[in-house]
This record gives sequence, structure tokens and C-alpha cells, in this order.
Amino acid sequence: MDIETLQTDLMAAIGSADTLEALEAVRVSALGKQGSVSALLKTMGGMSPEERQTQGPIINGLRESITTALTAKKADLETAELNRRLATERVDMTLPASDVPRGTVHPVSQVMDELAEIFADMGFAVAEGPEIEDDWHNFTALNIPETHPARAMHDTFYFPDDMARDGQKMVLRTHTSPVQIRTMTSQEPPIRIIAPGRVYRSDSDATHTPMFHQIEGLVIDKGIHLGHLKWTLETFLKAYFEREDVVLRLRPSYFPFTEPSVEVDVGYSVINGKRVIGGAEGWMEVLGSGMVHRKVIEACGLDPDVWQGFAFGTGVDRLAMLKYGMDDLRAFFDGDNRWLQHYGFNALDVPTLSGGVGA
Ligand code: 2U9
Repeated sequence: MDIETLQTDLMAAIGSADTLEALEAVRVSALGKQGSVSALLKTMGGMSPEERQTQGPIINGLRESITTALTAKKADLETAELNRRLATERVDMTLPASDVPRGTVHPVSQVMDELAEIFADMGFAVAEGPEIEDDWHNFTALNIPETHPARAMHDTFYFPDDMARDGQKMVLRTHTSPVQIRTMTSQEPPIRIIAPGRVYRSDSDATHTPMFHQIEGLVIDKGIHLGHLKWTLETFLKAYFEREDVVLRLRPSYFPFTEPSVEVDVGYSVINGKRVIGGAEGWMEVLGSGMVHRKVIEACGLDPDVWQGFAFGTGVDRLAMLKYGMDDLRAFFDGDNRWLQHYGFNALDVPTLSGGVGA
């Protein structure tokens, strides 16, 4: 067969190959070890120099044009295959994963997010601090000196003496108050913060766990008084329980770090034998609070005749139980998937004031 006919035949075969496999068969028949073009290339070895000079370029030209045509056809077939798959295959990225165990957001996390959202709207920033604290930040700066009976009441987990830092005994923080101390000693007032987080007390029964969650708030500014405290707590509780008929009752109390100190009760009604927040058929204690003690303001290096403030604290776990109806605190920390499936939240249920913090 002459070279021209071979070229025409091969080009026709390449043109009519309609799959990658068929094209590969053409390539092997031409350029493979036993291929027709390879055979022609081999004949050049036996040619005279003159013959090689005329036949060489023709045979090499044939090889090049066949190679180029094969490459172009291969690209065409691959593009066609991709277009076919794009047209026929579909993946719906919005479908939920099936048969995959789905986790839930723990009610404590959800409530913490709700609280952050409510207080952010009132201009409060979220502050955090270490869970392993020194004695000064956890007690002394809060007007709880070594001999104070409140130390015993806190059921503190102390670290061994040889873990003292700068002569300070270390403890697992018994409240989130040291976070506010750290803010007051590192930032200029005015201060408006909430401090949510884990706290630890050596106490365990049906209503107490050795670790629980607190949220505390602190405002330091000029001319702050109990009226600001009451408005803030009322606004917060109305937003949290999503009811306008939330009624507060302030009772005198005592905390070493506030003076005066007040305990805050919220009114409830009894509906179908269940207590529901709102109204005033009965009272439930929900918060402790007061005006920040002048000794605490002084301990943080501020002049209590210039700066005043209020503070409050409450248990996040209890707030969650009141709003979402759980009755056993210990179940919060069991990690039982059935409980989490029942009381947990969808990860996409992000609390927002516009959407409803508990929606
Ligand atoms: C600074 C100054 C004052 C925080 C406060 C309470 C009252 C309070 C308890 C409620 C239930 C803890 O979770 S609970 O057991 N807390 O009653 N906490 S005033 O006062 C502060 C904090 C920081 C610098």
C-alpha cells in the first residue's frame, strides 16, 4: 500500500472512531509495535542515503500527521464524554446525608448562644478567661479574703501546693467572676461584658454537679445605680423567656462582692399543673446580683468614687431547664444520645433576636 493511501485510510479510521477504545485500537494499528506506520519507519534502516533523503521526510510526516490527528480526536471524545456526564448525572447538594447519625447542639450551648445574642443587642461583649485560676483572681480581689466564710461555701477544688504560681495557690474557678476581674484590670471603663463558662465546685447531688455553667454580667461606668440593674435584668429575662408579662421581684441578699446585694425572683403561673414563666402566682429565684462592692473596684485599681457598677450571675443549666422543660440536671452531662436527640437543637437553628432566640 502506498503512503498516501495509508494516510487516507488511517485518517478515515480516526475520523470514524466514536469511542476512546476504538481510537486506541486505531493508534495501536498505526503506531504500536506491529503498527503500519511503525513498519514503514523500520524500513528506513535498509534504505540508501539518497532514498532515505526523499522517503524520510514523507514517512516522518505521516507519523506526525497521524499523531496530531489522534491527539485532537482523543480530546474531542473526552470533551463529549464529559458533556454527556454533565447532562445526565445530578447531585443535589441540598439533600440531607442519609443513614448518617446526626448530632445535635447541646441545650447548654444553645442557651449560651441565645444569651450572647440578647446581651450583644444591649451592647455587652463576651469575655472569657482561664478555668484554672489563682487565689487572688478567684477570691481575694472579690472581697473574699482567706478567712472569709464564703471560701468554705464555695466547695473549692484546690490544686496541690507544689503547683502554686507566683506564691498563689491555684484553684478550679468556682465562678466566672475572675473573668470580670481580669477585664477590669486590663481595660479602661466603661465596661459592659458577660462572662459565660464552666465553673467547678466539689458538690454533687440531684441538683448539683461538680462542673456546671454560669453566666455573669458586669457593667462599670459613671453614675450607675440599681435602676440600671433592674432594667437590664428585666429586658434580658423578657427576651430570654420570650414573654412580655415577665415580672421581677428583688429581695435583699448578701454576696461579698456586691453591696447592696439583691436576689432576683421571676413570677410564674400554673398552667395544667405546670409552672410557666410569666404572671405572679408564685416566685422562682433565677439570679443573684448587686452593685459592685467598692473594695472590688479598688482591688482592680479603679477609684470607687468615680466608677460604679452592677453585676449579676446565674446558672446556665438552670436557665435551660426552666425554658426547655428538663427536670434532671445530671442528664445534661451523661452524653446519652437519646436525651440529646430529644432535647438537642438543629445546628442550623442559630438563635437571632429577629428570628426569635428560642425559635
Ligand atoms: C465582679 C463583681 C461582682 C457576680 C454575681 C451573683 C451575684 C450570684 C450565683 C447565681 C447562681 C452563682 O450560678 S450561681 O450559683 N451568682 O448570685 N454573682 S453578683 O458579681 C460580681 C462578679 C464580678 C468583678
